[in-house]
Amino acid sequence: FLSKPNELGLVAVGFSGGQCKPGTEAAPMALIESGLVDQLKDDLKYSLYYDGKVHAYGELMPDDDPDYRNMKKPRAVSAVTKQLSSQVYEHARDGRFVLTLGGDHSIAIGTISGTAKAIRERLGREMAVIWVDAHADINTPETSDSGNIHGMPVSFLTGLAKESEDKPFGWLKEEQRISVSKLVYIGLRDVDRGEKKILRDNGVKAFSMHDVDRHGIGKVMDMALGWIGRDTPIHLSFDVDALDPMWAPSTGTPVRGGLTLREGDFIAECVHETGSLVALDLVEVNPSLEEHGAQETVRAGCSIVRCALGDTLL
Ligand code: Z70
Ligand code: MN
Ligand code: MN
Ligand code: MN
Repeated sequence: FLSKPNELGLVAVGFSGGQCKPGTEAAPMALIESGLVDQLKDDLKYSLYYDGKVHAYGELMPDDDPDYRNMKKPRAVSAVTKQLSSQVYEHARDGRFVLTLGGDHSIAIGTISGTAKAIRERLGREMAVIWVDAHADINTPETSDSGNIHGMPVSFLTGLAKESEDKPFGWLKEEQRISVSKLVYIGLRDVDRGEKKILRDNGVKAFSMHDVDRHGIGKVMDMALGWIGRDTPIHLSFDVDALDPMWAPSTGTPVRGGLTLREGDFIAECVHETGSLVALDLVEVNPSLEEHGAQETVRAGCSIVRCALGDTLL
């Protein structure tokens, strides 16, 4: 009932402006060329809705994009995510599962706002988000040390950071936001001091690597899905840096002590098994970093996508 089970909308987003390292714009093509789309069509039997393009949104890029509220490239990120939001919305409104291949994690401002609005309209329901990441990406422009917007998407999506209508992210409206109570993190291990305060003050549900070590990933998934509750539509936003750099070295901010490849796949399998997954983002693959490990990183990303879309070991 949540989405047409075999219809898959794919959006390929070649964007790296939410952080400082070029290269993530090449990830969607690398993922597709390694066979991902064919596997989704031929092995998992999805009918694919894909415009065949990697969107770079060049026509939306402002000539001049000075810092604003401490944010780097605010107008570029705003323009791209606003456009992406309506692309994702259209797929989700038509009942398709939406797969977005990034791109850096700032693009989640577009993807999650798009599905949140469509799910509200179509099902009258508020959607949950499972954010799998080494980082919390919940800085406000004021708490961020880096000014990189890929460290801020969750604060805009939850309304912890807001802007007036005429400002870069003023296009984000209430029906496009999610509630902090329906947000769950898994894999955290590199959280800024200001972010820790935000997580504490707002009672955000978060399973760090400490929790994965203590309980095991099986129990963590039971607790995460238990928190969300049955039959709640879920958007899974998966930052490949949640995986240990051993499995995913080619990413902008690798952090040691991460998830194994199997733990990452297991998260995706468990979320698929709920039958409530409506959208997936795979972000922060950067094939131009640690180039010897790029193919390994791409393979890990493909594996997570296949597991979330219903591939099983047996
Ligand atoms: C830091 C910031 C971040 C990914 C780094 C890092 C955020 N908290 N996210 N790499 N994927 O800049 O706000
Ligand atoms: Mn991230
Ligand atoms: Mn990250
Ligand atoms: Mn299945």
